[in-house]
Amino acid sequence: MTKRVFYLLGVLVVLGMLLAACGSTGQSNQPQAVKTVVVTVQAPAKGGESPSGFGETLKTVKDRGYLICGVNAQLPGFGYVDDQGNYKGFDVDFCHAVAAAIFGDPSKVEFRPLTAKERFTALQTGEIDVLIRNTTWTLTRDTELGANFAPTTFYDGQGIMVRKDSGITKLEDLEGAKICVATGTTTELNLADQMAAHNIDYTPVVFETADQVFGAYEEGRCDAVTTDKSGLVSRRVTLKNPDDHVILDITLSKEPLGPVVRQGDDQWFDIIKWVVFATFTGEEMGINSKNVDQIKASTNNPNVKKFLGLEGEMGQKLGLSDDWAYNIIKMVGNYAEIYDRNLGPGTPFNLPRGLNASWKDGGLLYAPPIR
Ligand SMILES: N[C@@H](CCC(=O)N[C@@H](CS)C(=O)NCC(=O)O)C(=O)O
Repeated sequence: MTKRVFYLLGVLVVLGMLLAACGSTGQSNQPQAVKTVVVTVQAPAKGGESPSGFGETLKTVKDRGYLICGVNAQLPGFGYVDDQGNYKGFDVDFCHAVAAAIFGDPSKVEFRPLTAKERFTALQTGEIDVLIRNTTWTLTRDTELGANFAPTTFYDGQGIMVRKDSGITKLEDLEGAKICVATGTTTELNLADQMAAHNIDYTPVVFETADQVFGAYEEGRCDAVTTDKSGLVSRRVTLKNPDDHVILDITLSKEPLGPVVRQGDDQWFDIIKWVVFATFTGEEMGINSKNVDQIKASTNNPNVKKFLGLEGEMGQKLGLSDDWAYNIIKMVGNYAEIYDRNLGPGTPFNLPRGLNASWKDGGLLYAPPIR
């Protein structure tokens, strides 16, 4: 346990340094005073100390009776609160998929809205079980921040939005511009790197939440706004006149977004990984929420049988029941259903699948075998 507390302290000190480094305006690269916070929270996952890598997150979640999922509350299509006060979106559906796999009930989730800046502390202190909030997989987060990244659920890249009448079409046109950006994000760091690489002077105007970032842009306090392209598409529909704004044909970075867990609990990490893979596998096999019962009743394909819990005891290997993947597909849907429901042609976003297509359709989504 002592080892774990030291580890946690170390992570929080590094976290403090990173947040201090990206929390300021202009001088993002200046080292700043770091406050050491002594945290008395008992880390729920002790897997790092056990040779089998079995932690306690699954047990904690089961004993509690519901999952606590860290999400975005300000990103229509991905993580937001609807008119009825319910969390909705692509990321939110992956929280439901985890609950379906564990409890056979997708509603057994409590959502914790988190800003970009708060999210890793919430994960590390055990306030949430999993973070599913448009979070980019980077080396620093995967190591110093004590995070483990499940497979990417959305391959994205950073973009820039401007007013159509601004005449801005390329990066160089942003010389001397004010650019609205959220703090605690890869966005802020990529912007600084790309502008430095192209020798372009600009002023970052930094805020904590998407509402503040896009509010300031809408009020004309910035010439441009930058975030993941998914975020731009999402927030563009919330502007007074979406058609007055254009997302430039520029991609500043790679932003692989996906679920994140704490380090130290391999079993929990495996569960989150395979929940994502189950949604990919459903699409690969052509199994969806509408046809899953009929396929389950009639199949003699051994791979489908293993996937749907009819043979091979795949769920038990994860510490779950064997109908874990059946429940995901039946109750939440396969990846294509989750994507289309939240981002597809029937939504205001109508986002083409692009890189987020199954490998069978030339995309990057590829699940290892469930066997
Ligand atoms: N994918 C990037 C950016 C994620 C991000 O938080 N983007 C902002 C865009 S403004 C956002 O979603 N903000 C919503 C909020 O903080 O409430 C990362 O992981 O750092």
